[in-house]
Amino acid sequence: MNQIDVCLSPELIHLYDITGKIVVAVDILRASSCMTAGISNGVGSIRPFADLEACKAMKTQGYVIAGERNGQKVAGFDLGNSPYDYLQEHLNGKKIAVTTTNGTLAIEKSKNAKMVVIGSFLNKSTLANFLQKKGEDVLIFCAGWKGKFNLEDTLFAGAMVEALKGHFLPSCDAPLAAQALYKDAKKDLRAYLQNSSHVQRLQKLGIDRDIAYCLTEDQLNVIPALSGEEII
Ligand code: 3SL
Repeated sequence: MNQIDVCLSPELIHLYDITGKIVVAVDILRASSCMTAGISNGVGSIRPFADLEACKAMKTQGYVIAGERNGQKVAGFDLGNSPYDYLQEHLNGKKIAVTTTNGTLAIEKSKNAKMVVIGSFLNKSTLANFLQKKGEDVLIFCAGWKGKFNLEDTLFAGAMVEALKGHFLPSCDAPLAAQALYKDAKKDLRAYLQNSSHVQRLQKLGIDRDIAYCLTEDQLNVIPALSGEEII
């Protein structure tokens, strides 16, 4: 049986051998949710950058540039990191270059994997079906917050472990812990996350509607995946 594992922070990724695995890059609030929404909305491609200046420079190559640091849109960028930014009709077919505090770093650290796909609650079941059909070992890679554990990415990791039970074997304690947390939280994810640090951070910035959207399960049926440098 194939194995499923969970890396709880980019600071721990050196402990995992990702070659030969499918990595699911996750930043529920909000980078991976934005990417899922964008690809579903018909955005042509999304190119992630950990480095802000490198991302900004893509403007000269015809990209729409999206930038977030500490929850806020970066001055001089076209888009911030709200899924609603990515749902705008005029982005259909456009190329977006994006940099965010944690999510784009996790994707950058995933590049040696056999395949990198983008996970969010929005495409949870579509992704679970896809992984089941692929029949490869899977690592759910949580972006966390500045190297620290975060609850929302871990809950999503647990949701995937739960959705794939019987088909994949958890390969250490992290998937078991994530699954247990998700079982506790799934009745009302929003309420469960009320005291979590990033929900509090985003609430202070007045972006409750993004939180609600990003926690909505099974709204979209796309599997955004890295192809070369671009997510398509
Ligand atoms: O850290 C990230 O990559 C972002 O998703 C954080 S935020 O939700 O845009 O604040």
